Amino acid sequence: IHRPEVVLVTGGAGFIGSNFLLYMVPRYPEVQFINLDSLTYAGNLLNLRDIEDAPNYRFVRGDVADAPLVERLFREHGITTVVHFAAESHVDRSIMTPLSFVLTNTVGTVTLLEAARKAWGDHADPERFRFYHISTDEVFGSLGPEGYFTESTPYNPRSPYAASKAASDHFVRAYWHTYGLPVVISNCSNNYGPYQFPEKLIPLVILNALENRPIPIYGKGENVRDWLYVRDHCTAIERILLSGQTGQTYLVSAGCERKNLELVQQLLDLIDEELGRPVGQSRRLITFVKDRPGHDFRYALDASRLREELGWAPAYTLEEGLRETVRWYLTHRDWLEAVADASYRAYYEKQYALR
Ligand code: NAD
Ligand code: TDX
Repeated sequence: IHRPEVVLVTGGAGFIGSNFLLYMVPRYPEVQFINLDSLTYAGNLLNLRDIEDAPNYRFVRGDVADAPLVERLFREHGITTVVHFAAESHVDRSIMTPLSFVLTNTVGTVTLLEAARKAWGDHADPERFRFYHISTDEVFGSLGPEGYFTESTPYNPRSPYAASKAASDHFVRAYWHTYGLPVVISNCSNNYGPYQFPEKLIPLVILNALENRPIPIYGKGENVRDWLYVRDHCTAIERILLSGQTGQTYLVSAGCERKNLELVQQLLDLIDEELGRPVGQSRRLITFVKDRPGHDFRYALDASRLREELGWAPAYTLEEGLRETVRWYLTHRDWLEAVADASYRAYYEKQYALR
């Protein structure tokens, strides 16, 4: 059992981090939350409006790879707990600019680990201190049509993003084995839900459908992803943070596998329904484009350790989660317009012109 007192949340202005803070800050008023985020294109303080004035929340703008800043935060705030979300998170961007992924995901993680080790000392008491690293299923590589990743699947990252996250996981494990730092890691499947930046498949489909623009499907749309509603990810993180065993890895998944094409068709039909368009109409926007280089074929996770040891279960089916997500985007058009700005359009042109 871990009892958090002062929690450093990194990347709390991004998609999953902001959903996590919106869930946790009101739920644990006695716990202090400090959000360290450098506000890249993916970070947005608009996401945090509902908690920005909460007495147990504060925001610090800064880079996780800035060692003096991170060490000062540990010293000045008496941080007991780290929940580390901050990352460059988009695979296609990692193919264009890999080095920024190494700097944030790998060097940034080691910078935080070093600050935690200096502040807490070797063999810190796991009841008081905990370093929780948020990672991804992509570290395990690509599955064929059968089988599942488990906690003991060997690492086999295949994109620069996955390689930078795999390296960070290895460092977190090394700090556990070498210094006894009380760490825990979770590797999660594809998330979707409110506040996700429209470079990722689901919000990109919603944005393009609203604008009647082509919906790019890589290759034949046969690649398989395992989808999890972000609010279910947040309850899993809460469980692992408070009750997960130190030194352990937990896989997080709701077991919702879909081929990309099927997922996009289901999503477009839901959008039509919610907009009062004839259902099926938006499917004509689907456009097959050149495949992603090194595109992992399938991800699927076996989450039995999380379910059995910690009693977690998802609350949303894929259909429910997708509907909630569509409704959220339709009622937050101002958010979508704010993030789909000129730099997003420039990225989009660069990414999809080549295809
Ligand atoms: P995101 O891109 O939406 O948000 C990342 C946040 O980190 C942004 O607020 C950004 O400003 C911040 N950030 C980036 N570089 C930083 C730096 N150097 N210093 C401080 N802040 C920095 O990402 P997300 O989708 O919310 O992912 C969060 C974490 O979850 C990542 O570690 C990612 O690898 C992991 N993850 C994501 C998914 C998914 O489907 N989105 C699935 C599994 C794991
Ligand atoms: O325009 C698109 N067309 C398309 O066919 C985009 C953006 C994606 N795709 C495909 C590629 C993938 O097979 O859809 C699938 C999902 O793509 P992304 O949303 O880019 O996610 P993915 O590459 O699977 O990685 C995600 O899951 C694991 C997150 O971005 C990572 O941060 C997380 O670690």
